[in-house]
Amino acid sequence: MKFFLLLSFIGFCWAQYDPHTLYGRSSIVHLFEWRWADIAKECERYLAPNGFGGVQVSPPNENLVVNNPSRPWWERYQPISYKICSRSGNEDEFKDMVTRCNNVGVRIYVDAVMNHMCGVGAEAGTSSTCGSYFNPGTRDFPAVPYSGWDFNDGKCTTSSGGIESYNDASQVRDCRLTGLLDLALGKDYVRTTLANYLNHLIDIGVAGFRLDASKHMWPGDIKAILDKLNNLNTQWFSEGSRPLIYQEVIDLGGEAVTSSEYYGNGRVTEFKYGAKLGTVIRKWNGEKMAYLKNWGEGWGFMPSDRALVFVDNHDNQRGHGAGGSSILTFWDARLYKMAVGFMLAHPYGLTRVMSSYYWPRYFENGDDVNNWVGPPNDNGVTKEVTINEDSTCGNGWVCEHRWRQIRNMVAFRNIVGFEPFSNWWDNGSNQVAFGRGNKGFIVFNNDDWSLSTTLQTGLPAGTYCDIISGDKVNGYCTGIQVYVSDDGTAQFSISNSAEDPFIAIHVESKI
Ligand code: AAO
Repeated sequence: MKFFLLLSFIGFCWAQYDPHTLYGRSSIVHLFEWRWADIAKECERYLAPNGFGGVQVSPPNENLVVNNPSRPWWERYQPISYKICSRSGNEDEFKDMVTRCNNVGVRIYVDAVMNHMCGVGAEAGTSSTCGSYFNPGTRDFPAVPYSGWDFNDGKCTTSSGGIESYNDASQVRDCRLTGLLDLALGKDYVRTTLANYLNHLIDIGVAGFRLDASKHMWPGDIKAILDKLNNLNTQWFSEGSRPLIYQEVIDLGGEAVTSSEYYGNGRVTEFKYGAKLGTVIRKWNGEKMAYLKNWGEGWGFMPSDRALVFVDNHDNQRGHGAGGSSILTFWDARLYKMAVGFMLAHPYGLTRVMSSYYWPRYFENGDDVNNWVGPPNDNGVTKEVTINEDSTCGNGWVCEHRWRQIRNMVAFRNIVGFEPFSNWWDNGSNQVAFGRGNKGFIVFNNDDWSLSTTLQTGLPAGTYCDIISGDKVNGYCTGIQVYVSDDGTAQFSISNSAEDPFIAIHVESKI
């Protein structure tokens, strides 16, 4: 029995569900569209010191250059070859980033686009980030190389060649997603080519992959590719470590393809999480925070140890993908901070924090007509992420991960570790609180009236600094102080008009 437990523990720690973050670091941040040079610096100057576990980076491989509209962010989801050559930087810069981040214990996860190449309608030529020639019409990608044999044209059964119904699993996997040339992942040549690309990245030192558009790949085809992958680089990872895998499958229910088909391969994105949490915190459809008492599997989500969770992602923060208008983003900062705070305090899932750039959001008939706009740039060259004196970012980068409330909640999650969800309290409406064993406690007031009550925190007696309104600096607190009595209770007051109507304390914020 003991031996079995040990084996399953080792199995989990070395397997494709483990993020391989340093001990005591638990969250991933998506530095969407950042340059490799900036990520390397961010690992050293900010992510490691503040306990971030790893970074999801934008697709590093060569992609189509789209000029109409001008250099949209989404061109990076149209591969031309697997050369490490994109707006974020070249292979040397990529290697430098991976090395420097790993050296300070911050992991890199690559967004891998394996389902397809560029759109069928793209013009033949060399309009690609490394200048490689390609011809979508003849299915020719000599820089890989791929030819007509390597696509699913013969397998797709719709007359348009595209996905026409999400109720037909075969179409979803064998036909084109919005016109993107669908690779024949059933072929060993294609599988080996993709595995070679991923192995190249593994050997450089990445810790895992987000598998883009996994819903559009057969789980068995994904498995065949994963089976060809190397173990992680032993310069930074223990012998026999497997890359973290998290598959992008949008499953809000009601379609032919479900998340559960993918659990065997690795983790899966839980899109219900952000869609539901946004609805609750916006108080739409009669939802209340009190209903969050059984958040997680109790809400019909996938098993916690399979889930990759997030409040928003690069698609649904701008109306792409799924989740709709309930999704909270930095544009709704006050509610957003509460949602991210709730996510990071709650034990469910592997958490990913979003880090964005501003774009000129502009709605026409309910649609954001500028949701294609790429990262801050000068004539297409991505701008550096500059850092202001107050530690926020400049040059058009939002850097939600640097907001005090979010940065401190990432630390909260690290500090409470595997402590159980405990001491839940609610007022039957939108005032709720919960703890994590005897290590941390958080209280929210999302009602239209004040909160003033005494709650059991589970924490040792003492004076604590609220990490939402301030920081503990040199033993002093720059924010609200909370006094926990010998019996573990404390009095909390939160005005409904507070800048951030929530309070969080943990054992390391004790003064
Ligand atoms: C671009 C242009 C296209 C052009 C194409 C080819 O925008 O007009 O045809 O090039 O030339 C990104 C952009 C795309 C872009 C693409 C390539 O978002 O606009 O196309 O790069 O440049 C589906 C997939 C999911 C995908 C999502 C966007 O299942 O995998 O669409 N996400 C990933 C990436 C994403 C990227 C790609 C994949 C492609 O994160 O950035 O695309 O590499 C339903 C389905 C979902 C489906 C959505 C949207 O969702 O369930 O699976 O996602 O529809 O089509 C309710 C429902 C919900 C439903 C939703 C929307 O919420 O509950 O289930 O409504 O109907």
